[in-house]
Amino acid sequence: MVLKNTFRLGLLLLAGCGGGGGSTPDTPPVPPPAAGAPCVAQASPPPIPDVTLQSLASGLVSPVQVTHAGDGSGRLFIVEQRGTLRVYQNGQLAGGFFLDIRTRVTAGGETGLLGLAFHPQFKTNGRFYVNYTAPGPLRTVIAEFTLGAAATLEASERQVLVINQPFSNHNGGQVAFGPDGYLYIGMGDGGSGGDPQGNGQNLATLLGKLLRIDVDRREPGLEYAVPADNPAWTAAGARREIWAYGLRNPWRFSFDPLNGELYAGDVGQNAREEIDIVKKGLNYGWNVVEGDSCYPAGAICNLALYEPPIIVHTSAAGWHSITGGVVYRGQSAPALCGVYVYADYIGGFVRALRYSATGGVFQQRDLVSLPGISSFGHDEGYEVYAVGHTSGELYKLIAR
Ligand SMILES: [Ca+2]
Ligand SMILES: [Ca+2]
Repeated sequence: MVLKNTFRLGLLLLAGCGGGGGSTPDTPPVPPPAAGAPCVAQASPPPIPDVTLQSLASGLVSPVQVTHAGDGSGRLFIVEQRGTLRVYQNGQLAGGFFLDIRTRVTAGGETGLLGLAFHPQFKTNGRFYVNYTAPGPLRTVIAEFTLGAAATLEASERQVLVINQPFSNHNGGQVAFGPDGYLYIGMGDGGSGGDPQGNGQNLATLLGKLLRIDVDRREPGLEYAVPADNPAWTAAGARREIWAYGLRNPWRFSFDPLNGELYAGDVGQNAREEIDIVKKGLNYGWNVVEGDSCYPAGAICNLALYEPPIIVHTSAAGWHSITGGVVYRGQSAPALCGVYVYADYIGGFVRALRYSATGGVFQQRDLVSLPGISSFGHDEGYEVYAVGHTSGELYKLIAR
């Protein structure tokens, strides 16, 4: 299916200095400050309730992410794929841009400004990180910006990690700080269809991986350090930045604010969409496995060698491009506490599940239908929001 190969994000759209330095890579970063108390679900939680997605704002241009800065400001930050950051505060979308790097970004299809993560100490150090696609040669740039470090915010850019992209699709896009204070980066398999370069299973490339780096320190020749307790890969030429591998296009992943569990939505090839719990050093299967089956269809493989998804949705059931979500940990809807909410960009399913490490997925249901959701995110109180890539709207998840 050409659609799955050339384009997962939609029929869309558009289009060094500061930070780091200092001590040894062995010193862990300062943990993030507590940003409000995540709710704790009951031992036997109630059924997942009905919800609505309430529109808070419209007129966004191909938004791909909503998140918060953890700075107590109450602001939501919205990533627009063309290369701009917008702010929603006090019930309205602010005019102007928080950041505008349109001249550095190539945007359209699955390329663009794709992700944003605020440093856990953003309030004091003013640093945040983005993932964008740059042209000539096509590449993913993980860049740091620092408030007050240059004449303009845009001029404060420090490129932390640059990864060449062999094809325009499957660029991942998510960046997020874990509870350990390290930056996690989702990288797709490079693109085309079926992972023709075999990147997913090749530990010598950063493509098709979940990466973990320390942006507060630098090693010689790098703009970051690799944490000493990253997996100890033994394969020849293996990259130390790799936290987990065998991913096709982990467009969106997130950490459960309560327990740090890492949920990733990995977009499938033609048949299966999946949610994974990503753990250190594990192999999630691509391109030997798609979802819970050997790939390509009819191939023989040993599924026991690969970490299975916690849930699979098939194209036969209408799923074609999964949007990994977030776990609700807010205070306003106790019945939603601990529920992971995610979607399918094309099929329009907005779906919920409860997962536990011991019991797996023990509740699940469809919530509402809304095609074109590109991302879910939290505010500082762990209420849940979403953005509509095609609708240009910001939504809030409300329990009914
Ligand atoms: Ca690519
Ligand atoms: Ca997999």
